[in-house]
Amino acid sequence: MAEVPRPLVMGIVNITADSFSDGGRYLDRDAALAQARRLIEEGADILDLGAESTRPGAEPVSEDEELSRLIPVIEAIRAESPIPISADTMKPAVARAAVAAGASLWNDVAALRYRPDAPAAAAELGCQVVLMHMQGEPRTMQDDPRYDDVVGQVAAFLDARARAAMAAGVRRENILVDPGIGFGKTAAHNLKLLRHLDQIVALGFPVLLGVSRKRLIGELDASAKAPRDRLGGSLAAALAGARRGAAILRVHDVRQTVQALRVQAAIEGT
Ligand code: HH2
Repeated sequence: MAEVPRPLVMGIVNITADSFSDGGRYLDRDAALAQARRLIEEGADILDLGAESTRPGAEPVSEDEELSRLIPVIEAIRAESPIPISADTMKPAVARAAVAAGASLWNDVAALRYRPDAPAAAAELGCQVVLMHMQGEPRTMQDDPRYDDVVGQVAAFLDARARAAMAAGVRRENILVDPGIGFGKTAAHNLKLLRHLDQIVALGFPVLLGVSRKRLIGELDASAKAPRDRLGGSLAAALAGARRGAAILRVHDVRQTVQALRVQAAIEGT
């Protein structure tokens, strides 16, 4: 097997969980900070902080609410750790505030399409930006997703969005792409994208991959209804992504993913 560099592990810090929603903001901040510390300790290379759920059917969160959830947590992490921080947001104003607070990566599931000024904002910020593929929008994207050629269409979309970003002044080396597993896709679409991830890698940008605990795993294992029961599937997908050249894996279970990657690399001698 060809030598493949081990992907970086991006740990997910959600400032959206229902269990926190009726607590005060201070509680949110503390809980998110505790999760960030745990993931750093477990070996995360990057933290991805999101304050708006993009789950199928999720309701949008206002800009003010997103800012008030996200920025204090970024500031608190930055005050105690040099770990790279990614802000998972579609809104240019939130990305701007996140970068000012210490984030170095804008993870945009809307691939800079949410507002017309998003590509220019990314260029001006000079941070890395993840362009993710999504068919439709989170509220309705799982209603009836259709493609003629899912891999070809996702690759063409990502290529077009990367060109649009570069035309607006984003530097090529700051662009990452993501096929958007679960974003307007059936299980068959997701599996095709994972099987042919090399075609996304061939675009020439580092690929970020997020499969951790997603519904796809529950569809392949009907006993794994709860997301926390999907660790085995998450690890299988992470290893498959690593073998096909993913540069960053976005995961909930950092310790287990780092361990699985380490064992795979040791076996393959990389
Ligand atoms: N998936 C989710 C959110 N952000 N960003 C990228 N680049 N790629 C992904 O696959 C991706 C993403 C899923 O989000 P959600 O369902 O809100 O939950 P969680 O953040 O716990 O994964």
